[in-house]
Amino acid sequence: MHLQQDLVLFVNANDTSRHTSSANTSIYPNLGLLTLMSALRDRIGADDVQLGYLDGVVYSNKTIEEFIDAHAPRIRAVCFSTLTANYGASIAMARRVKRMNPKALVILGNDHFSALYKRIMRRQGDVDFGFYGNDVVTGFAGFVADTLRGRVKPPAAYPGLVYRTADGTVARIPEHPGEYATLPLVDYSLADGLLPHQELYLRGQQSVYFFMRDRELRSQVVDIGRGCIKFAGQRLEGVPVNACDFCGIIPGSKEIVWPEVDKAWAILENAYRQGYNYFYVTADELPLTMWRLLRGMAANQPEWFRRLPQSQRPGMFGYARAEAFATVPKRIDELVNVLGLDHFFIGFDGLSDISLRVMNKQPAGGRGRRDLPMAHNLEALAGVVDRGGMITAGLVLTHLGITPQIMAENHAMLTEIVDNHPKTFAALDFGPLCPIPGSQSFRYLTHPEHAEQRAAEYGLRVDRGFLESRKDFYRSSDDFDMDEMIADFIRGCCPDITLDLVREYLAATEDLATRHGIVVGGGV
Ligand code: B12
Ligand code: SF4
Repeated sequence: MHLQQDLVLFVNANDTSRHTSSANTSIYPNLGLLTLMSALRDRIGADDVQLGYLDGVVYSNKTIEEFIDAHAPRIRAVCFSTLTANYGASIAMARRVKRMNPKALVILGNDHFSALYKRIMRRQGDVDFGFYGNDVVTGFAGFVADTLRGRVKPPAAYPGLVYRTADGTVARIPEHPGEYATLPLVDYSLADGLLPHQELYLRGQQSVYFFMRDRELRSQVVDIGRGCIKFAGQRLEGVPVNACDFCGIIPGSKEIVWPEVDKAWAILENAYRQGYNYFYVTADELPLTMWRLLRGMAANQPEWFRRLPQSQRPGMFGYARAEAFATVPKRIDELVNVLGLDHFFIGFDGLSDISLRVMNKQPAGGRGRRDLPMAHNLEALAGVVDRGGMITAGLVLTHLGITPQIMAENHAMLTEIVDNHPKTFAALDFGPLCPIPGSQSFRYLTHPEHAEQRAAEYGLRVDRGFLESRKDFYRSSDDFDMDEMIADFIRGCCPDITLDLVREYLAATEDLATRHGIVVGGGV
């Protein structure tokens, strides 16, 4: 560690408090932060400023706070990646940074900030700047590099920048829509500059997943595409109205982006050369959304990949909408056979047609648009079983207006499919719906009339009086306890069930997984 150097910290705080559906801990780094660091490293020399990555999920938030206290005088900026889960903890740390060194800049980004940037900037005086959205890497790197050199330009020079104008108004510069193609290759070792992280993530993976241990897999997150077919169309306050109810992704300026085929392979080679052989592709819904890219990759495999014996080729895993298995099975074959995808994250979510429809999980369009949504889940399951692959199933146990009968039916269906195919499920990642900011379901808390009207479309009901009593809180606050949100959602949006009933189903689902030796959580 270079004790005299200026320091820019990149912090992934641990969850503010453990919540009902907290993910498995410390198995992947924060790729957003590593991308920003790689871009900034390209702009400034390693001798000038030290870039430090700290993950509270690995080391605890207390360790980060102690680090801040010990190094406060040389800290120039602290950059927090904020999801709803860790926003409160990030703000508490920001306060500490400012107390220890008022000159250090506090910069926020990621989905929770993007969803609530106006109120965050109004309420949190310790936050100096933020960046809205995804296409902010060049804007961020330019802004921090110029700040370090004392040569900051007018805000318009920094795409995505969120700032306060002289009269205190919160303003935002649009993202840079063409940025994705220009992103740097990620230097994963940047996570280890201050404290070792990568070995600890690998250790975490191996202790969670038996197959990673047995097959000596070293997994790493890679970004070869972003977006979802459901982000197309209208957006309300930045949130796509076609998105699934619980989805908290704030998409970039384009609904779907991917790099050129060569660049995508270069991204994979870059991770491979750094010692990783099992790629967690963070893109959503690979076969439907990124098909042109994947087809191109399959048809243009680079020399380094082709030369590797089949058994030594790196594998991949990633997200796939169940719909893809029903409507475009040949694409799945290509993903499995040519690109080595053997593990799919499938959002089963609800396990009945009504649940899937209420969660806005019905088929998005194309060939499958008239199919029953549950048929797609079952075809996806059969498709993975036939190909000998694995599934991490995402399951959302509650939704707008859910009744005890629907919960019972969904659980019975889950039990049936897991009992019949226990070896196919690598993990069950389940929890009650948490209406995070940036999702459609958050709107139910801020606009009770919307919740009531949507529930009525399915013959379901909400407790309008309760929702009205909480509306102002959800319209004004920026820091939410996820368990409190879950409980409010159940009280207001699911008046036919109770929190106790939800706890029973959480326990029953956990028992089901444990009975078959399936990982609970999965960390995806
Ligand atoms: C990989 C992943 C994980 C990994 C790694 C998490 C991490 N901290 O990076 C693991 C498995 C650990 C994980 C855990 C969780 N996740 Co997660 N995860 C993802 C996933 C699939 C991909 C994220 C990614 O790496 N993208 C690629 C990188 C390059 O992009 P990025 O992270 O968005 O970063 C870009 C911008 O956001 C921005 N940015 C990010 N950070 C910062 C910071 C600063 C200062 C600035 C300026 C900009 C900036 O710049 C980056 C470059 O473009 C997303 C879904 C998605 N496709 O986005 C969900 C997602 C982020 N996860 C989500 C959730 C809910 C969780 C959990 C709460 C789940 C749980 N049950 O506990 C936990 C929270 C863990 C935590 N405290 O960090 C939600 C977040 C919603 C929200 N508003 O809070 C998402 C959006 C999924 C969804 N559909 O709703 N997750
Ligand atoms: S949950 Fe998946 S399918 Fe649904 S909108 Fe989000 S990315 Fe798309």
